[in-house]
Amino acid sequence: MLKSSILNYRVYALMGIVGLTGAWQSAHAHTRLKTPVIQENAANHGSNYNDVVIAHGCQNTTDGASTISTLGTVVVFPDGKDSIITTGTVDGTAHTGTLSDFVTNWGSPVTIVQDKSVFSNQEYITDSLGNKLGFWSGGGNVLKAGYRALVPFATAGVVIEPTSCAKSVTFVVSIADICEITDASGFSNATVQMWTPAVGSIYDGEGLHGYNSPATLKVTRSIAPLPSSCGDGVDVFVKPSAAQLNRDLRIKLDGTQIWPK
Ligand SMILES: [Cu+2]
Repeated sequence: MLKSSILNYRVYALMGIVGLTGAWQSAHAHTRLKTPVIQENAANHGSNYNDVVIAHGCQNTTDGASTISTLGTVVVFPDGKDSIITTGTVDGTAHTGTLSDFVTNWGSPVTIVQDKSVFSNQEYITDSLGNKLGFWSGGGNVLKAGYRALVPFATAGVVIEPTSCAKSVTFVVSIADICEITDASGFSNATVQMWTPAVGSIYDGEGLHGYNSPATLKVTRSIAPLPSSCGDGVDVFVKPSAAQLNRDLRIKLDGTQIWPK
């Protein structure tokens, strides 16, 4: 009797450990770019093909498992105009100049790859000049909880300023995977997964899954050699401003904003 209850206890303890390990793994499979590191690309019409990998749906409030299906995704790159630029690390030394100190051709970084295999609608997110800063894809089928999705897109060739000391430039990408259409006050682990930098926008999601854990695209220097005066060179990081995210990270369908409500 005693032995069997000890055995039972051990089985339960083991199940607990296995269960925790499973939860830990799924909690750490966040939405990311399939290819997070690319080289400079100076070719005319140069582009790099990539995918947003939606790794899991939203979490139910009963046991916190990711059992809620995803309706769509929104992806926005920093516009490079009022962006937050740092060197060293993503929270490193603030750069007081502009992005053009490090990148010669940032303007319209994203091209949609037409594909309706996951969601039926795709639309660009543009600035007032028509620059394509991101896109959303949603509607039609849902992405079933427990499945993953690859949402394809291309990035324009990025050329690092040859005279700069940048050895890499990392663009912090902001992504929202939407499970239920709400207003910003309705954001929760059950309604949305936000992979955004915490820059003070309505999409910070403090305390929510994925808080301050955005996807990134790192472009490594590969064309012009570092000037010898640069030593080892610097890593550069580019985050969107809160103002940009509040303006651009949304879904508009035929001119009408449908998310957030
Ligand atoms: Cu996750």
